[in-house]
Amino acid sequence: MSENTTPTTQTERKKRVFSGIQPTGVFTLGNYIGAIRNWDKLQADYDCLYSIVNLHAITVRQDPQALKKNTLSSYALILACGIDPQKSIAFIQSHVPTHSQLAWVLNCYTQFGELSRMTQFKDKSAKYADNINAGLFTYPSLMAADILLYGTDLVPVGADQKQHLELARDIANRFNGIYGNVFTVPDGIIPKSNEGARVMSLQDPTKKMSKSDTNTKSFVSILDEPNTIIKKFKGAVTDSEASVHYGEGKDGINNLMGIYSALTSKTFDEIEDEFRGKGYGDFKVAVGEVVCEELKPIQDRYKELMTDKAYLEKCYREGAEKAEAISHRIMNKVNKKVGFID
Ligand code: ATP
Ligand code: LTN
Repeated sequence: MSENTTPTTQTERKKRVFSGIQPTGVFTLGNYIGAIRNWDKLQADYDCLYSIVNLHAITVRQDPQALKKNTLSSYALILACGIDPQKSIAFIQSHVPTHSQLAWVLNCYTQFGELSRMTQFKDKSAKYADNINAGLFTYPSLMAADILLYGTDLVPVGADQKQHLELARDIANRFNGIYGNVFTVPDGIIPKSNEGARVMSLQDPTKKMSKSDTNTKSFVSILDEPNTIIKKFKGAVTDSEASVHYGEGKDGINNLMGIYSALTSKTFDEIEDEFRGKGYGDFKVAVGEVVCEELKPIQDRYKELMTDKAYLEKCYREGAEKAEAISHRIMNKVNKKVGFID
């Protein structure tokens, strides 16, 4: 996948960025490093839309009250992480009905075989074996709709979403092949592996860190208190060696080095030098401390935002209005192409 992130010059239309996150719990350090931190950086040069994707969240059974609460807190969290509703369009997916409308059309241009190959579907259907619903299966065509609805050029996501993004590109190319140039074929912006593209679980570093993990020790939530964060890092599973270096079979240490590197911009060689002669204990505390430092301003801003629900509501209502207005251009074009009467 190409990662062409060259901004446009001022005379051209700015390239469009779209990304989403599910309100399935409090965001983890993985969501932050792998995705949201990069959303913030892109706002200066691109025309960005960011969405709390609650339609995707119900592919796994949710408690309605908890979903409502998580949707609002997720919205506040993206603002706390730096998304500026004056610069970017920040909205809640279910407020813009064209997402579901386009998703239905795209379902009819997506093959059963393609959806069957999605690793997220295989993982989630093993995890939620008593609820393998059609929405879980067609999740990627809704994600394709999110992206293609806005003529998106670039999609910043963590490495786990690469396969879904490739499917979105295939769907766009297939549709364009039949009807002419309707969709822009998007590129991904995926951090490099040493920049936190895939932050791993602190309890099983062969698995990705996930906000819906039932073991809360496996992830750092971006709202965790400093002492909880330090405790979680101290309890992180590592190997039985003692020197801090990157290597095969050292998934736990490799993961901590990845987090430390992503937040300090130090290379792995520099980290090895810094901790030469020191044990894992010192290193784990150091990683915990840089994480606390990074998260402190986000936590303060989040607390402040949550005291002003009227402001949050104003932002997400305006965001949805702007998003919907943009989406009609492509939605209308699609309706016309497939033969729906105006
Ligand atoms: P769930 O546990 O409910 O499946 P999740 O924690 O995997 O959720 P998503 O809402 O599916 O989070 O993902 C939001 C964004 O965060 C996506 O861009 C995804 O690639 C990124 N992301 C999720 N987990 C990680 C991780 N461990 N490391 C890096 N990026 C991640
Ligand atoms: N499937 C993504 C969330 C998501 C998304 C999107 C990301 C839904 N729609 C559009 C980028 C663009 C995930 O992180 N699990």
